[in-house]
Amino acid sequence: MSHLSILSAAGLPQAALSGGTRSVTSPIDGSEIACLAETGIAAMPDIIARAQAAFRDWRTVPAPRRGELVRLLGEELRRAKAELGAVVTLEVGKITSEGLGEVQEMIDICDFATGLSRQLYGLTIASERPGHRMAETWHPIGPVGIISAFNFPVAVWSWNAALALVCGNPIIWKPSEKSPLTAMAAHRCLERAIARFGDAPDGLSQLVIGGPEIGAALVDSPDVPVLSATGSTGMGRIVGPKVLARWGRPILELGGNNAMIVAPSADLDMAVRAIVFSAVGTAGQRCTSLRRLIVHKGIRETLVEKLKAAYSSLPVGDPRESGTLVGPLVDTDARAAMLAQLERARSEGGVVHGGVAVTEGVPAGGAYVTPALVEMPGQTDTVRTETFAPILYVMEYETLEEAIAMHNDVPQGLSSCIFTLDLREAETFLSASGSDCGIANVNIGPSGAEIGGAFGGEKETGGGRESGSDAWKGYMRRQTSTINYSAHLPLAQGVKFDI
Ligand code: UN1
Repeated sequence: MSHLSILSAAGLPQAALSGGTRSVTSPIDGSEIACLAETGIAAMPDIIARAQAAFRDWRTVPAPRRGELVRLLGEELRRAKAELGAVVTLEVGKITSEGLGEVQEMIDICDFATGLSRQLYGLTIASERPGHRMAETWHPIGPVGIISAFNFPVAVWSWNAALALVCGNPIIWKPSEKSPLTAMAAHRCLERAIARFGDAPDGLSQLVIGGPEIGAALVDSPDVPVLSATGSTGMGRIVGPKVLARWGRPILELGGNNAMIVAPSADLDMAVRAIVFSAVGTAGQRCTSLRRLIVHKGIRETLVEKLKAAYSSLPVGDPRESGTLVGPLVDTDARAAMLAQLERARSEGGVVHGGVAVTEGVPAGGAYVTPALVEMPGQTDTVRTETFAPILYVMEYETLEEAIAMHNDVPQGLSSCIFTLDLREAETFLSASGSDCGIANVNIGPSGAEIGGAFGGEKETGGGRESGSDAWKGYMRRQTSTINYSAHLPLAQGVKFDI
């Protein structure tokens, strides 16, 4: 299928994709696939005002009815799964199965949020005063700004969108400059759901296309009470304080430097499969990608040999072809950054296997590379830095205590895991003195989380939580109420104030 027919099958005809100034290219072959008109910065105040107007209406719609809209979105996504997945592949270079997996993740969160729309539970709290009752209620909060990254161009939006909508909030979405087409195709699914829903307010969901200045309008506006942003720690360092300074609520999902500890009792064949998927899948461009391997000294050599064998036969190439496991990096800058980082690792004593540009047998114009396995003498500055590419640093340890200390000694805190068949080791890793990350797994890799759990991490990862569990509370305002149904007015804490 040609690039144009993939886009048009997803509801993006050529006419909608040309005539503007923002060039969009495909990582598959570097070719231009669209030149989009951008949202003017001058339009942002009106867009935010429309969202505020929609909020006044949407917040009064009963939550289970709001859930019906998200259920319809799930239906639209089920229908469009193949077409939308193909746009993910075309625009960000994910292999077909991962493009489809991304859409499945959207469908899953829609199902979750639909059920949630009948479960926005508050508490009833015992009052210390006679004839009084206390309650906690969750209310809609207002427009939610969503700034999404290229690597999960639609799934992370859907985590935020599905929750925000059932929670009673309009949404304004600013996708990555690298993936506006996937965003447009996904937004069309939501528009179809809104049309079928019938009476949703205008401006309930708006998509804005452009660069950082468009995002800054959302970040700076007090009329956008919740701002969810996914991207680099550098971006979060700017966005977080700005949102807080205007008393808004940031939900940040930033860098990860995810590790696996491989203990002597580990099932090594299972570990190898988990390592390769999480280090090499999505060409190492997940926030949750495995970047550090902390292996027990006694099994290091065996494991590294198995990994070298697995890495040597990885099919790198066109992500649309069925046998491919490693597609292109998002652009040539990403490849240059990867190669530069490998040079740094070498200068720190690292021994690099793989990590070379691939130009034969792949579409010309794409940034293809063989994944790199790097044996390091220790956890150097380079290892402590997140590089958004398939680089896996291997280090060794002797005691679990030492492994956990090394594991936690990085600025980021997103995802983590241990491979062990020893219960004591597994539980220690999950304990208060174990992994310091938002996600900690046993005998599975750090990536590929299901939507049912809260997703996010600590330290430079930003502290935000999205997706499942009670992450919805981040999209609502909490109201505590005390109701006096007695004929007296006793004061709390035994205070007397008789007049
Ligand atoms: C991200 O990389 O920003 O756990 C999200 C995972 C996916 C989501 C990753 N479910 O790898």
